[in-house]
Amino acid sequence: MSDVLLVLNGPNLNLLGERDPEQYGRDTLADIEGAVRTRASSHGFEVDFRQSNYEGELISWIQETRGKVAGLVFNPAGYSHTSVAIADALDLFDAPIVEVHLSNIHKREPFRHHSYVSAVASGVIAGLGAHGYELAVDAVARLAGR
Ligand code: DHK
Repeated sequence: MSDVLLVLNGPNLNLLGERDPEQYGRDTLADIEGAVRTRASSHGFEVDFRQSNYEGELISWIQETRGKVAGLVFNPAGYSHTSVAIADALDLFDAPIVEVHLSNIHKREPFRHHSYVSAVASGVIAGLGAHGYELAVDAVARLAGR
């Protein structure tokens, strides 16, 4: 069993810290990565932390890591609401998947209420800000039997 926890971040999350702090908080993606690494190490995970603004790159990463990681924490960002292709790739992923949203997507515009990814995720965390990533790490650890 792999010790690697994959953490994927979708478009515009590279701008966390300056992007709409009311919705997304003031932590940068680097801050979140640091918190994830600390939490993950307590479960014995090594972390592979990535961000992309490109749908195809995210899909390639999902395909390439299939069967090679212990689990996935994924904030698909705007692609949550649009990407059948990402959901299809995740459907073939054979490890626990926890979907994370910093904001509570259900309190926001109606177009954010539906996520294609939720149908193929093991679980979903939304609205708890950066802390949601740490909770997602704990959830993957539990689901992976650690
Ligand atoms: C991040 C985004 O970029 C939005 O497009 C989603 C999600 C919500 C978040 O809350 O982390 O609608």
